[in-house]
Amino acid sequence: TRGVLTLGEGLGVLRTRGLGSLAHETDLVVGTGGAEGNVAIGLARLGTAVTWLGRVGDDGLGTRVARELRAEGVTVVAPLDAAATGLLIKETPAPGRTLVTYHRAGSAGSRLSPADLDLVDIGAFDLLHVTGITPALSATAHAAIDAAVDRARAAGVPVSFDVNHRSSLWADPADAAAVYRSLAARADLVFAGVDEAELLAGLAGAPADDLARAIAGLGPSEVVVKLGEDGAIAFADGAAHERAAVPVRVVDTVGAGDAFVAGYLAARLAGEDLDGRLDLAVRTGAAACTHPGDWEGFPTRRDLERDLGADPVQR
Ligand code: KDG
Repeated sequence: TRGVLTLGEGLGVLRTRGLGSLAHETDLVVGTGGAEGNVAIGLARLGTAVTWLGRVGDDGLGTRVARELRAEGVTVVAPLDAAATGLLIKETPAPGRTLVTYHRAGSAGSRLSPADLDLVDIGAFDLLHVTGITPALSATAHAAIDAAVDRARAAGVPVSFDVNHRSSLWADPADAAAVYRSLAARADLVFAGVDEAELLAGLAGAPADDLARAIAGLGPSEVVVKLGEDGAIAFADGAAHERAAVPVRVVDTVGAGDAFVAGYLAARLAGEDLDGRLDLAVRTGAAACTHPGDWEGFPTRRDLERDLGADPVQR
C-alpha cells in the first residue's frame, strides 16, 4: 500500500546553539523543518509508508530538505522552484522557551500550486494529511490544499487535517478560522490544540470534550484535541477517550505536535482503536520534546520498546 500522502512547505531551520537571541548569539545550528515533512518523518520512523510533496528552492537548503526526508525513508516529490527555500529561525531566550521567526514570504514552498498535484496519484493512497499552515502561504498553495482535499474525497481517500494555527501567517484570525472550518468540514479526522479547537469551534473556555463535539458537528467523524502536558482526547461516535501525557524533561516542544500526529496516524493505519492511537501519539509526542530539533527526537518503534524497558541489555 502507498500509505500516507502529505504536502506542504519544507524549510531550512537555523537555531541558536546556546541560550539567547540572535542579537548576541554567534553560533547557529542548521537543520530542516516544516510541519508536514516532520509528520512524514515521524510516520517513516514508525514504519508507515509515506510520500511528501512540496516545492523546494534550487539551493543548498532545498537540497537538504529533500535529502533529509529521503534519508528518513520518506518518498519525496519535490519540484525545483526558482525562488529560495524558506527559512525558520529558532532562538532560545530562556530554558524550554523557543522564539520562532519566519523568512518565507515568496519562498519556493509557498509557490506550491494545484498543477503540482499531477505529480502524484492521490487516489492510490490510504490517507491524505494536510495542515492549516499551507493555505496561509499563498493563494496557489491554498488552492493546492483545497484541490488535494477534494480529489482525495472524490477518490474515497480519508483526509486528516491538523489545524496548526500560525498566527503570524494570517492578517486576521477570522480569515484563518473560516479556512480551517472549510477544511474541517471536508476532513475525516481533525487535530487541534485547545486554542485551535476554540478558534475552530467558535467557543472559548469550553471543556475539551465539548470543543471536540462541536468540531465533530462541522463534519469530521474523528476529532483529536491535543492538551500538551495534560495529554489528549479523541472523540468519535459520540464518545470521548482520554489519555494522559507521558512526563518528560522538555527541551523544545516545536515539532511535538507533528510527532503526536505521526503516532496517531501510524496507529490508525495499523488498525488500532482510539485508545491505541492516543497511546502511540502521546509517546511519540513526548519523545519529540526531548530534542531541540524539530524532528530529530522522533522515535522509531524500537526506541519506544526500549523506553518501555523491553530490552535494557542492548540499550
Ligand atoms: O510544527 C513545527 C513546525 O511549526 C515547523 O517545522 C515549521 O512548518 C512550520 C511552520 O510553518 O511553523
